[in-house]
Amino acid sequence: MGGAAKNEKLNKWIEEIADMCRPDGIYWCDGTKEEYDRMMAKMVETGSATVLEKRPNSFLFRTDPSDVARVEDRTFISTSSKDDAGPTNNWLDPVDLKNTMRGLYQGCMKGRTMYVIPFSMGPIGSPISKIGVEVTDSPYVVCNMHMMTRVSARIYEMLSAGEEFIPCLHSIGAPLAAGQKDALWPCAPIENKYISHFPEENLIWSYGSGYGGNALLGKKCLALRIASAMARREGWMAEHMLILRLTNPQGRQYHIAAAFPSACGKTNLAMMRPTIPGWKCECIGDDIAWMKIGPDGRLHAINPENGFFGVAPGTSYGTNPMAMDTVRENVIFTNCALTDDGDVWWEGMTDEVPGHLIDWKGRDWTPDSREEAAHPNARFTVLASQCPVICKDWENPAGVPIDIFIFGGRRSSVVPLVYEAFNWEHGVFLGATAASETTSANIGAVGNLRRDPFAMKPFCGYQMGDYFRHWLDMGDTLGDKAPRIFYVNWFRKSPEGMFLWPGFSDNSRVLKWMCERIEGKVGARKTEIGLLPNDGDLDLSGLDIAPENMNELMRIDSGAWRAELPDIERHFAEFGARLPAKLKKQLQELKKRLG
Ligand code: SAT
Ligand code: MN
Repeated sequence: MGGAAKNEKLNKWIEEIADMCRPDGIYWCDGTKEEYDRMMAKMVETGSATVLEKRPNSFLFRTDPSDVARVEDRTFISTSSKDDAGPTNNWLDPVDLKNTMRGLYQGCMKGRTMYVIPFSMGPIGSPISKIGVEVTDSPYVVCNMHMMTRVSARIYEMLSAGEEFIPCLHSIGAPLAAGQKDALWPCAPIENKYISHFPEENLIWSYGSGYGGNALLGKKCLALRIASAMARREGWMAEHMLILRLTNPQGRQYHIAAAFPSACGKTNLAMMRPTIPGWKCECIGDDIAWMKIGPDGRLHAINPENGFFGVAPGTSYGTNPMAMDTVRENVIFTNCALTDDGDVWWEGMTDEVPGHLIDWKGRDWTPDSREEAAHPNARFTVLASQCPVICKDWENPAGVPIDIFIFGGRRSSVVPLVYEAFNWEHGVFLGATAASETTSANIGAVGNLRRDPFAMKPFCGYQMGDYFRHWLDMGDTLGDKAPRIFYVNWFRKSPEGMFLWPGFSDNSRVLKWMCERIEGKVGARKTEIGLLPNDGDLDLSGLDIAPENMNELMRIDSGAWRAELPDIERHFAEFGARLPAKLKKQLQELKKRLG
């Protein structure tokens, strides 16, 4: 594609960026397979991509060891007032931040091509979809965006016709001097990385990282941080949720949206194969849900993404066979290990561990090596359409009506396998106080318990207290059409440190209970923390689980819950006057119930 006129705002923006970043050339992407193949071939030639002989049309990338995950410490919500970003976000003044970043962007694309990527989040042309244009100097980003979003020259036509777009500027921050040899994974040092959002002007500026959510700006930056701020202004919801359709043996469909933090099993649940006979599960999305109230007064969800950027380690034919079948061909793997016969491998992929590998750092690896062969946040990028259980309605522009919301996280203790909220307000309290042990999806310590409200702590583009209020307001509007709210914890452990619940396919048993709650087919017992299944109501047929494990999974330790209260109080205090009174009241009531 030449540098043909697109639309005035776009042309002007591209011109300004080129003046600042000084690329050697500008390339306008069209999203075709030829474009993808050409760019991939070039990356193979330079050595940054490895062809996987054993997997058709699939490639392996190894990143710089410093650039392996999202960088929450370097992620900014830059609003004119600090209060509007709130205590869960890093804030810098927009004028100062732009000055700093302009300094970094100055000449940052020297020796490189600047790619212009026109993309749609959501089906092209759907009224719920949003258009973005990402400018990047990373061909790896272009190829990933081809899968994760809808990249197409049709978007130029829509822009020419006057459609709005969200500008997303990205640079890896590694200019090349004349004759300088390029790194295999060029990026900037951590202190120069900035993942910046300006929600008041729907603008994204990212600098210094080529990895995942730091660089594929349609995903967390646009579809969550910027979109959540837009959603609040416009009365809809942008959430960190998988979407699935569950069909019972009678053919009744239920649509479930579930919010878990990164690397807590959203992809596995979204593609689950139920162990209970007659139930069917289909995937609509594995990470993000955009939801609007439809003409029927119900909440309808679409998946704005076009692909999966899934965690590889732990994925196997045992844990997620559908993901394994999805990634048989046409995949970009990042930071997986390479087998001697030209395939990828990661921890947990097979029972048998290969005798020799090249690890994610490019070194020889044997089972005696002390480090993992694949990075724990190694990923696959693949088209959603390749998933064998993708729902036929996954691209329906009207979305699917949501029946059930689930919140949860990784908790090795305290939190039972499942419970239901008493009502919407209590459900919002459960979302607002959700906590999870941290994972390697973010650079930082792993395994620390942190409050991660609605799994949105790293992704909410505005004050979290206002976000809680938005949830309460949505409940008021939805009234009796609001989805029912549940909380789950697949990760509770025995005192000996063993997982008590088998998880994966058997999670269908828990989902079945939720559906039967909706139908009024099963009761629940009222406890201090919410509504728990009565004995015998969870379908455990065919499951070999010790009764004492079941008891432990469902046990409510009032003392341990009372011990949580000071942390919830501290968490709520952070939001000051912006914490809705209804949530304070919920906390008082929980305290009273715990005695
Ligand atoms: O790197 S991503 O933000 O895309 C993945 C995740 O953390 O959920
Ligand atoms: Mn995610």
